[in-house]
Amino acid sequence: MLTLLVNLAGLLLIAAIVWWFWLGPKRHTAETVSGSDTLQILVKDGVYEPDRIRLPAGSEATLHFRREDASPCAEYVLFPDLEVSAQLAVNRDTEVHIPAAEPGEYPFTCQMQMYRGTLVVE
Ligand SMILES: [Cu+2]
Repeated sequence: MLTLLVNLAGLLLIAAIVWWFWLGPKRHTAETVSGSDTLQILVKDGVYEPDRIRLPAGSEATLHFRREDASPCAEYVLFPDLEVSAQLAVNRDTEVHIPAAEPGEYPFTCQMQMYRGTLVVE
């Protein structure tokens, strides 16, 4: 019976983690348009803010990632489809250059894919 309770507690813990990272509170769903100017993205508490960024097709942009989460989880940001990645400094802005891209949606994540965002080129 005790084993069952322990297993149940473990399952609940896993469910809570899954909920937190993948399904959970969509606290920040801000959408920001940015052209040739710069945009700051806050990296904190498991979310990018804003986590959806719109860019005009065919123009480059520089994003400023401000990492306020010292955990290793937040250390890198990856844009796999654009072959862009950057190591983020803690409590400072890190410039990430985004090349001109075709219209489409380009996900960006931390190296463990817990932080998630989408770059929308249109
Ligand atoms: Cu991570």
